[in-house]
Amino acid sequence: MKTKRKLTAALILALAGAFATVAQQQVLTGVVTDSMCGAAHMAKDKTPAQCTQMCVKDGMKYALAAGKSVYTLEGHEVELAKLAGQKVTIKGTLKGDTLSVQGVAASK
Ligand SMILES: [Cu+2]
Repeated sequence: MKTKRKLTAALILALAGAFATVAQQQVLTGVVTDSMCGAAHMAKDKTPAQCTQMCVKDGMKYALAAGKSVYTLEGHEVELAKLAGQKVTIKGTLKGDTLSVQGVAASK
C-alpha cells in the first residue's frame, strides 16, 4: 500500500513536469493597444485606435490590455491593426509577457 502511494506521487510529479515544459495555450480577452501605452494612451487628442496605430508605426508592438496585465502580441499584425482599440479575444501561447497569437476575434 505504501509503495503504491509513492508511485502515485512520482507519477503526479512527472505529469506536472511535463505540463510545465509545454507552452501554455491561452484564450485572453482584452483591448488591443500598444506595448508603449498599455491600458492608458498618452495622446489625449487621439482615439485609442489612432494612438495604437501611431505607436506601432513608431516601432512599438501590438499589446493586449487584459485586466491589470499587458501582454505583448506577436503575429497576426494585419488583423490586430483592424481591431486596434477594440475589445478582442485572442487565442495563443503565452511565454512570459509575450503572447504568440494564433487567432484574433472581435469580442463584445
Ligand atoms: Cu499609444
